[in-house]
Amino acid sequence: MILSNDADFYKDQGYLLVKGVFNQQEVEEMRMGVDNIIKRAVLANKDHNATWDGDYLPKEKLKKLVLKGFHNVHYHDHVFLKALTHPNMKAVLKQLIGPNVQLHHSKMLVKPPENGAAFPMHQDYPYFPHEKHTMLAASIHLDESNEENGCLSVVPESHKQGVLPHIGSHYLNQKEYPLSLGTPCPAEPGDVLFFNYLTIHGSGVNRSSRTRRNLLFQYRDASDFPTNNEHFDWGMGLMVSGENPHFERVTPKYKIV
Ligand SMILES: O=C(O)CCC(=O)C(=O)O
Repeated sequence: MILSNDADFYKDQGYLLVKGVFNQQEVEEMRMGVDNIIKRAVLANKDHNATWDGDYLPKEKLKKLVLKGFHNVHYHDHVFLKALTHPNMKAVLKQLIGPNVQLHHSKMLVKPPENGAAFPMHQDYPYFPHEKHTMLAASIHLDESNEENGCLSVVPESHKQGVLPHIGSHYLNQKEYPLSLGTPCPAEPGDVLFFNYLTIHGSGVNRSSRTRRNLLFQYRDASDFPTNNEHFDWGMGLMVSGENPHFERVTPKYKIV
């Protein structure tokens, strides 16, 4: 699926856009899965706005923004279990992480037209710190995505800066790290943007008349352990590829509430 110099690019730049990981039919199935989760959430009275709180935008602007975000999508629909272990996905992950790949968690992020929420620049590290920094995000694009509808932007090579101080462990100081610092990563349905959890990234408001639907799966090397007891999700530790070399650490010691 990718060449060894693509893996070198990822290691050097901290991100990699891989075209056509999923075909059109697979994208269509995942779109349906995402739309159905939203419908079921509404029926269950569990619909909520997952827009990030904070002072990265004026209060008036922030309160108009909407994000449909739900975790553990592979517990909602088998289509996502298929996606997170898709042969093309595994082929890339093995090159970027190594032979033994584990899932950390899965989620969906839907930015509706006109007022789809922004993500201020941040690293994912503070949310689930690990020892060896192998953790990466795979952002799966289900709609054409560009700066108009709030595509992801990354800061190349920023993973080399290591862990940076975040405001309330949440996002970076936006005066120092505005979204304009990043390289926008426009993508088409079926493309996947991989980026390390130390890579600074964010995305703008969806100002267009089109929805931006993304899935986000986080993966790690099976020998990379959490340093903090936080952010546990169902399915964490699921072997996506290879074997777990740590017989004693298969059953997690944490409790998921
Ligand atoms: O999908 C996006 O626009 C950004 C998502 C993100 O940065 C995150 O969930 O950490």
